Amino acid sequence: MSEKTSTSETAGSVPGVKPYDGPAGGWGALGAVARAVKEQMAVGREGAALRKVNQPNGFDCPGCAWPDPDHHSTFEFCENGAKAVAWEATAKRVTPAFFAEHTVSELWNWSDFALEGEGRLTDPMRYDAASDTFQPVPWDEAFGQIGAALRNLPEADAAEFYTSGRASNEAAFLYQLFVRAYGTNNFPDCSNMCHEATSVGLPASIGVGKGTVTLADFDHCDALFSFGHNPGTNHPRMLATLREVSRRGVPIIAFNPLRERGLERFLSPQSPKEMLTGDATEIAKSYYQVRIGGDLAVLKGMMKWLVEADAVDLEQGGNGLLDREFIAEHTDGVQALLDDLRDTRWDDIVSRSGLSRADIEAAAKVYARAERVIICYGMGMTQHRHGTENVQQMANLLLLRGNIGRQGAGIAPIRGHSNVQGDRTVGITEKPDAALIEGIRRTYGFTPPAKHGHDAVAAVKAINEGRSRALICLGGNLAVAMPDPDLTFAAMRKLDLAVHIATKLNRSHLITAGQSFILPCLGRTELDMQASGPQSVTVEDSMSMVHASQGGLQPASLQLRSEVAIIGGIAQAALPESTIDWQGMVDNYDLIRDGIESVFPAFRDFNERVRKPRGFRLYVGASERDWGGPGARAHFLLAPGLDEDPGLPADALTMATIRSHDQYNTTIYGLNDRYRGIAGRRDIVFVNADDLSARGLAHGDLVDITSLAVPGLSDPPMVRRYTAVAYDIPRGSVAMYYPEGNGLLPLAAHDPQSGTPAYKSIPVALRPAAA
Ligand SMILES: Nc1nc2c(c(=O)[nH]1)N[C@H]1C(S)=C(S)[C@@H](COP(=O)(O)OP(=O)(O)OC[C@H]3O[C@@H](n4cnc5c(=O)[nH]c(N)nc54)[C@H](O)[C@@H]3O)O[C@H]1N2
Ligand SMILES: Nc1nc2c(c(=O)[nH]1)N[C@H]1C(S)=C(S)[C@@H](COP(=O)(O)OP(=O)(O)OC[C@H]3O[C@@H](n4cnc5c(=O)[nH]c(N)nc54)[C@H](O)[C@@H]3O)O[C@H]1N2
Ligand SMILES: [Mo]
Repeated sequence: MSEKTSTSETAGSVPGVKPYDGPAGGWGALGAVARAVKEQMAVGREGAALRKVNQPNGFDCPGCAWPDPDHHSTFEFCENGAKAVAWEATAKRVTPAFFAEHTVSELWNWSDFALEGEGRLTDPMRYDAASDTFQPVPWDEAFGQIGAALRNLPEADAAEFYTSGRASNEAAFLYQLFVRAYGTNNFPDCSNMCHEATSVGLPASIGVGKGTVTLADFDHCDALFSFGHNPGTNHPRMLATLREVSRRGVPIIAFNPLRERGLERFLSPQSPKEMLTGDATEIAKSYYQVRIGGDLAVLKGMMKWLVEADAVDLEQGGNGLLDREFIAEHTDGVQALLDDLRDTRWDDIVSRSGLSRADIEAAAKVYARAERVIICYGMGMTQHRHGTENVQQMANLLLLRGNIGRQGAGIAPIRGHSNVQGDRTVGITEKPDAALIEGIRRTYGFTPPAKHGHDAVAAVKAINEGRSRALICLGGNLAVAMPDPDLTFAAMRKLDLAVHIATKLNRSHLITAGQSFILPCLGRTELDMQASGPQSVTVEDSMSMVHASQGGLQPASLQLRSEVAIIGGIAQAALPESTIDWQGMVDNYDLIRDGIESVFPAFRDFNERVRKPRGFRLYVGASERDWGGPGARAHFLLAPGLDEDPGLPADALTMATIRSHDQYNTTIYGLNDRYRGIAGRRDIVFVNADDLSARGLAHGDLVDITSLAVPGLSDPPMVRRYTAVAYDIPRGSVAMYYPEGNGLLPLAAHDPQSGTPAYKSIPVALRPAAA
């Protein structure tokens, strides 16, 4: 394990920086919820909302995609889920009067925190350039103008249709149907910035781009490996699962450059005894602080040990450590992997990973001793130039011992947005396969385009080059989420049409185009009343469970429409000749679900099955050792080398951009990052103390951070006057918050296979701040 940096002697000397010694959860989490609810100032409303989170007949928590346990009957407490709900159910409003008072140029200078903090959007708005303000526009007029603008484009491929992962299956399906009927596959998607390395990497490897485990498997695993995710902040309901796994005596092994508190110790607010005694549960048995980008080396090292130990075991008359029967029956490509491992030198593994050979071997031994192993992972693995390779090497490690497709074992990508996986399942993809095209033709009587469209990076490029002229966003904050804000913002200002379907005001909305609209929609927590009565929507969690979500709160404004109704309105205006019954589907979402079932046979009896509490699980072939149809096999896949950024200057550091405890992606709830000991600020960079002193810097110094991602630039991107915090992070690795760090990452720096931006491996230089 890497050496610990002592911050204690410097503690307190830098404003807002003070090590946090407590566990994750506990009273701090309860207090944070109370504050979040109070700040949004509608206690009655949110209190009612909170009791309905993730309950049968309630709404799906917009916080994350972690599944719900089957057996809960009480309110499942989650600090950050509660914040997400309070944030949506807030009593604050952004009304036409607000827009009349503030010009767009003025709002541009507000912080992201301040913009969203104003509350819920109440009315459809259109930008008026003369007054530089957004002004109210009747819904039908907005639809008419958007429809006309779309019809006036030179070609359908000149429009981009972005989806953020909160959209329900129903909204996403209707959206892709409309976009395909309109004539393009330009579907940039938040998943392109997130788990695309999973969606691209796993199908090649195990035949399906989804996780193979269910929540029940966590009751049966006998080792759990965690790579590059931060459950205490980003999927806190997982802490309850990790706690149970740990209390069964099962080793949890974490690989993360930062010592994330949720992976260390958890005090469950659900346990009165723990809360009273303060006896937290230890989570990770071993915590390895891998260098940023060093996971490929770790995984190859673990496999190398396994293969070598297997040979020794066989020599001594044992049965070996590899699952030879499984490998022979179910896989191919193992020999090439063994050759690669033989040729990979331990010296390189150690220097790239930043871990000792003994540490890697110890982890490999835990792996080899366990009968059933689950690997969980998040953005620390996917947001690299090697994202796809990272994912595939985790699959290799599991396949070597047959750890996929049986109880208690498998791969568990921890998804981000609460329905990001479902959106992809129901057709949000820039590369439709033959089955999707045929399903739409069969159901709706038109043949959708087959030509591949744009993912997020390609969409921004096309907008920048003037090839794409219109951008419709179903939620999200695309401009701020993407790398290279200078390029992205400037590109979007060139658009002819920008439309945002949203709950809260954000910076992307302020990047105005020839015509710009903000269309306010209902959130998950709210009652969705249509012609046939109250509607429910459906979502799919990280473990392929599909279930219904129904909000009960009165909408934040009478003007709000559902995402489905807004998409239906745009579709009817843009495609007046269409014979598809858009209005019928808006009136009754059951008809949308019938459409989903008809296009995707995995949803058989959809309306019936989703009405059962807890819903149902979609078929995941690899969970049943079906690798993509009869005769198909799982593949061991190669990742050449260990280096992500060869040829960098010797003093380069690798930066990961990470989420604080008080944010939801681009939504900043507050300025604290409790578990990392940061209060009231985000203008910091976490650095190893030795890396600081090597540069003549000290804890608390102001630094300028220069991007080295594009070598040889005379005027490279930089961020200025950040405060360096000496932190327990491996040498050579640094971290700062997202989205503040996005300016350091060029659009071109992404995984070539999946297009995922390398948000977690930005080469940078750190210098004392210029005066
Ligand atoms: N409260 C809250 N919940 C959220 C979100 C949120 O912003 N706030 N966002 C949602 C979304 S869209 C997503 S995608 C998920 C994100 O959930 P996570 O995947 O947990 O996201 P990150 O905060 O980006 O952190 C990833 C972790 O990777 C580690 N890391 C960085 N680089 C490396 C590396 O090279 N190797 C390894 N092994 N680890 C590394 C970081 O230290 C950090 O602990 O959470 C979802 N849930
Ligand atoms: N540097 C860096 N950049 C990153 C990342 C990183 O780790 N580092 N992570 C990436 C990842 S994993 C992701 S997923 C993207 C996130 O990218 P996005 O999904 O585009 O961003 P969000 O911040 O989640 O979007 C927030 C906005 O969504 C809208 N919204 C909220 N709820 C709803 C709803 O119910 N309906 C509708 N229509 N709108 C709603 C609100 O207006 C809010 O302002 O960012 C990526 N960018
Ligand atoms: Mo994400």
